[in-house]
Amino acid sequence: MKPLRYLTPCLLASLVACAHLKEDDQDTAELAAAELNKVSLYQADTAPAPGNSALPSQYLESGENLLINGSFENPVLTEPWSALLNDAVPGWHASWVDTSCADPVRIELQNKDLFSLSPDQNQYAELDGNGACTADARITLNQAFATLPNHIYRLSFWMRARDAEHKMGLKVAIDQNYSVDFVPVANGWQVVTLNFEATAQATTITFTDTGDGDTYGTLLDAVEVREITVDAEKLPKPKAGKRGGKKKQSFEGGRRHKDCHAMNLNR
Ligand SMILES: [Ca+2]
Ligand SMILES: [Ca+2]
Repeated sequence: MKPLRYLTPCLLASLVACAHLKEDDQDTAELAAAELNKVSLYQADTAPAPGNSALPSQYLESGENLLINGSFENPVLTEPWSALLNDAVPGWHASWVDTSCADPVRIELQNKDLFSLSPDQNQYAELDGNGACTADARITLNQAFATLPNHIYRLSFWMRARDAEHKMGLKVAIDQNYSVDFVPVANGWQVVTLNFEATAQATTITFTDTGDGDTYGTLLDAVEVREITVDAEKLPKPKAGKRGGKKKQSFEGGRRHKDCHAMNLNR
């Protein structure tokens, strides 16, 4: 029995330490949730490109771009523009807005020399391009990517009108849950940022040209989706002596980030 005499205090000490650690984790989780709640959701912000994408707190950071070929740099064009078969454009899936058109859908890419429009890098897409059954060559363009439910993501993209003479429009949707309409302008690229909360293990963003169907379309470039996370290392440490004091603020029933696991504290 002798060893137990020494073991018991050790066990008790580690149990107490564990309980404190858990409370510290919980305090940190609450601080992190409060930081994430500073992010405004579903409010599209439009600014001249390249724009200012500052996050609303020094403790927040954005992750890697989750999209493939978001800047439409692939494939590298060997001519100023090309209406490419869908399979030739990695990452993106297109369909004609005119669903009666049975011809294979085409995604038109243009390079920066065609109209000297100074896109992001060298190429961009036009969403009312060419190769349809009629002059209505408008497309819906989407891409799906892995997400985690209740996590916060930021979508950003560049848009501009091909010209000022034709009626332009762009609808942007996040899954089936949310959409927002824009009227792109012709006198420069605008960058749009939009924060959203994922509801599933995958999310799809969709861009649809909603102007007239006349082969003069909305131009799209630099599409990115990045997760917004809390940098837990930077967060102020929970104050000693707080335990047993005021009741902890509960996020139960809150709109998001109800538990530690939903917050990516370790990223
Ligand atoms: Ca580009
Ligand atoms: Ca058009």
